[in-house]
Amino acid sequence: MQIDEIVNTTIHKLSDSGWRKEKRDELYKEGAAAMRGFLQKDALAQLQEEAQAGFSKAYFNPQKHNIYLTSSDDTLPCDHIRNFQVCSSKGCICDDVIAKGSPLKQLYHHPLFKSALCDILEEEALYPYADNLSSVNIHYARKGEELGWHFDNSSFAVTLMITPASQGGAFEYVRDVRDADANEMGFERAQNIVSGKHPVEEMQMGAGDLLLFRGRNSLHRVTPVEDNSMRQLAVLAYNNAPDISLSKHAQKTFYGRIGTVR
Ligand SMILES: O=C(O)CCC(=O)C(=O)O
Ligand SMILES: [Fe+2]
Repeated sequence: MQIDEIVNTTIHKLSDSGWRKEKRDELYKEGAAAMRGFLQKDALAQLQEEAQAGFSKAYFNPQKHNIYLTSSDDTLPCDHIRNFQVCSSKGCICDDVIAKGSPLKQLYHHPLFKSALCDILEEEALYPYADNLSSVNIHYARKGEELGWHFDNSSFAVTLMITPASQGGAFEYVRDVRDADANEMGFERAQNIVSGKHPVEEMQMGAGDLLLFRGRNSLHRVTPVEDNSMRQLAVLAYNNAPDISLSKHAQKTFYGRIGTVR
């Protein structure tokens, strides 16, 4: 498939430096840059079919975690926001079960797409994970399933909405809650957000929309799906250095197994 058959390059001008700058500015200013109708119709239809077919291989491991994705600090009470437990119950399939020819993988590896991402994200180069599970994932959330409040470890995320939920399954976020590099944990605001006292932004995502998001310092979650629709979303994960694997502990937790290193 040509890149024009996957991406609507009439709207999303991947090779245009003006378009790249616009997205870079948007990401800097808003902490998120949404690209509506990113996928071409046929590529989206193919992806929806693949995601639906892949569901039988999905791994679900409902679990509790704190918003920092760390183990508890025993010097603080268990109801302190540092230790407060939220729930994540959505499942996923891994890179090794997604077909090589999938539009998703063609996009993930495409030099023009990667070079546009580098320009927008201000990275010199982007590399896949060294393990065979973590680069491209498809996430599934059915009725009652969710992704609890958290900060990402990585500095950016690239997600592609395959099928949104028709009720619930909303992506909510608040920017600049912590400063991870300065070790500023943002306890007070985080506490207010998690307890529902602080207003949050909601990012509406339609099928075929791409989202670039800086989740390291932005507290975010996906609310429980409320009806019998299934939210299906692809995560395209890159590193800014080669030969990095997801930790074995994280692989076991998120995927239920440990992959091989390519
Ligand atoms: O499902 C989403 O929209 C967000 C996913 C996310 O935040 C994550 O995988 O860390
Ligand atoms: Fe996240």
